[in-house]
Amino acid sequence: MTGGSVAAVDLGATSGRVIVGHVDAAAGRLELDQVARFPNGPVRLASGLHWDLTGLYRDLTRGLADAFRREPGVASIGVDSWAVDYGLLRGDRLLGEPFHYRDERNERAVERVHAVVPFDELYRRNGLQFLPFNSVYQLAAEQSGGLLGLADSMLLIPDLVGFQLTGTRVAELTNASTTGLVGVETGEWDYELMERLGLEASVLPRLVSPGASLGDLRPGVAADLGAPAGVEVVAVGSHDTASAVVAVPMHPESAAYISCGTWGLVGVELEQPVTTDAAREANFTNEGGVDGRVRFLHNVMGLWLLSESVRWWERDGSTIDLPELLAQAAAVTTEVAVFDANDSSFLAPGDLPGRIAEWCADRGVPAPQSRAEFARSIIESLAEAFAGAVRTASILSGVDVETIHVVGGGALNELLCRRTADRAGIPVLAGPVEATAIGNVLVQARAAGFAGADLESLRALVAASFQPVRYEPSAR
Ligand code: LFR
Repeated sequence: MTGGSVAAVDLGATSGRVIVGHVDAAAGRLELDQVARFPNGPVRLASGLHWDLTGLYRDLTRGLADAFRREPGVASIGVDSWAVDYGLLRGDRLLGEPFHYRDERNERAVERVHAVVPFDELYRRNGLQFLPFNSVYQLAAEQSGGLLGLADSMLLIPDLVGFQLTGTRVAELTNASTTGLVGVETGEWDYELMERLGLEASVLPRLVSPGASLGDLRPGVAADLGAPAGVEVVAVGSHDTASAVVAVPMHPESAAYISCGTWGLVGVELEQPVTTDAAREANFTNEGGVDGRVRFLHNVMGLWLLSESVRWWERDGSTIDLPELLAQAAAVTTEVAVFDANDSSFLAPGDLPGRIAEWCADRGVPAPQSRAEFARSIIESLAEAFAGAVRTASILSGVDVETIHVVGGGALNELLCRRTADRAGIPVLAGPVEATAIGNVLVQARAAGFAGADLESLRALVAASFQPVRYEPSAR
């Protein structure tokens, strides 16, 4: 077989998409065809901020049906999404809509978890940076008054979709590594940790690596989708960032990456984790990558700062033209505030411009005034945080960074890429924009035999298919 097609389901922060990827590694062909896009915003219910999983499943299966109509030869389906969120099941039944990680309930559980397992020990065990929404805290929040006691399984969101499609329950490793419950050295569930936290280990399904098959579509699902017999669901790097990193056309020994969308995930790819005190203090994470690589990175707040500000300004019914706002931001000549883009006060939805102004007021820094100044201040603050995280990643890992790859939607943001290159003093190569979908497609294509065996050959195919935009650093 020289080539074929697969379907990637990518559930992102504002929208979900179904994309058909056509891959023929021998011919150097890698093409994407977006067949469906549907909303995936959180829903605020009386109990808090939730996924609308049922609506999402309806939309994504409609999208998959479109995919099979357009390309009847689709060999498999892979699902990715953001990390840490999960659904609880009793038997086959979903116990309520999953919580969204931006819900504030987690804050209450952090202290409780750290009282039992202090953070430095937790870090030695799971290698994860502190993020108040890591699943371990979400599960602890679920212990009092939540549904955990009723559940007999817990499935991370892409695995939950995979279960609905096939009936198979697994925990894909790259995403499971973000729960806080997988040992950073062992790559296995940390049952001892769960016991100490009073969490029931039997809710956890078996771990599988990217490339593993979940089996064929359930017959009823295949009929609904108009899918031919034998279409499988394949575990991909189901953590969206893991898929994105697969598609960074980099040489890991001399490159850093920034997977820039809602979040800016800034780091390097390593063979071994780094769990030193210095890495813990810098809040660097060791997430599981495809093929056993380590995603040694730091979460920077990302374009959320801009998109949520725009959403706030638009709440009066007006519409803001983003490219125009960015052009105005690029034209700002006054010094704007550079705030700490990692400040946790920016995590929850709401009045971000107000919170940025408050951050500035608390520190006696003049706050931005116009919307253009806010946008410029956000871009400068992100660029500064990106440059700082690249420097720290390099120092902590020993990788001598000569190139910074920016992938994801942020690769389209010229001002951000340019200012990141300037502030880091290192060239930025921007693209591909669709890195997550590409990584999803490539891992499936490899499992089906359409693509090369190792990450290097997958990345060579990306490099041959997408031309990056280069930004040279210039003096400020
Ligand atoms: C990016 C991402 C990050 C993760 C955050 C929350 O979409 O997956 O990697 O830290 O979302 O899950």
